[in-house]
Amino acid sequence: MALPQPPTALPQYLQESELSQETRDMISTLPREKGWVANHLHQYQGFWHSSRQMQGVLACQKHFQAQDSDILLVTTPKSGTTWLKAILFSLVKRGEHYHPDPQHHPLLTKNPHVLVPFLELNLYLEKPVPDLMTSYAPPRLFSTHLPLVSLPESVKDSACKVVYLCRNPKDTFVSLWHFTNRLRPEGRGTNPLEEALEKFCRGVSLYGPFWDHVLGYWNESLKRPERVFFIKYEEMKERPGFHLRRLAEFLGCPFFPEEEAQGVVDNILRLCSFETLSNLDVNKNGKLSSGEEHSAFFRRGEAGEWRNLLTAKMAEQLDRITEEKLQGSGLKF
Ligand code: PAP
Repeated sequence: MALPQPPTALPQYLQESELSQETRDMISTLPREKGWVANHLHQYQGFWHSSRQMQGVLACQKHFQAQDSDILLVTTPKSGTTWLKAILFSLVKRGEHYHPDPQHHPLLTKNPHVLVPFLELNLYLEKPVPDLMTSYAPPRLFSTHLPLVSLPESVKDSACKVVYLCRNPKDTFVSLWHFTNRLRPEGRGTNPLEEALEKFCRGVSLYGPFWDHVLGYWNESLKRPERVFFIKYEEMKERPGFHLRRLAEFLGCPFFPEEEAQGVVDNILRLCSFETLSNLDVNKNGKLSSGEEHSAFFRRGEAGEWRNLLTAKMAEQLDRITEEKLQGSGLKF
């Protein structure tokens, strides 16, 4: 006789049972749609979040105290967050970790999401008031997918620097579709592509609408170029050395002539490349504390890969919305 099997434990990112009453009460007042992975998405301050994520969003808005020396990496989901986390970490912490022994760099044994945690998806989801003062030495490096309107007040009030990364919406959508298929509970199959695209176009995707997210930070980068550094995945792919040096200047840690002579820029780029990171044991086998496999963050790592999935009609639909939404902004993809 077959013994009854224990129910398969859901990964943490799909669990909704630990939400506080405060979060439940708040969520119950928000517009709701069916989610891509978790049951529901909720519209808060104009953008869509999963139920679990809402808990971290509310806690970090309430409790996060930014310091002037903090560096905040803000990205639209699937725009190359993992890559930029690795680059920022190796750039900013290079005195401490990179030099003189690259054989022992933390990126070789830790996933970039562990070294540069998300505020609302890790730190403030795991604990409502995490101790960030003793655990992180300045300059502290954190990341978030939050739109500009939802950033904690202390970020707006401080002099901390924001690095914003986004990516062509067609590649962003395709990457998101693949990623959410990997995260869906077993047995639910893949997300129907047309349905996912329809939702993405209406803005109903994690931290969507994509275009409003990008425009918020684009406009802010024009108003406050000394505070917000705006970069696209495609630009970083095309001229990585040039943009890494710009980033170093922006963050107040330019490369010294001796570092240039030693090839530090190229070393950082090689260490953070798709090739290197995706082939490390830690990224092939490990999992985040929230349950996502590290390998899910490394798929193809190329620009223009949407051509392998989207029909001409789908691509045109995304192009048309992009043109309409970005019209007059000066921003192009
Ligand atoms: P997140 O926003 O959920 O943290 P994120 O890292 O932005 O995820 O998205 C992963 C994408 O970045 C994947 O793109 P793809 O699906 O089009 O392949 C992933 O392959 C790509 N990526 C990860 N690491 C690198 C890297 N080192 N260089 C270039 N692209 C990378």
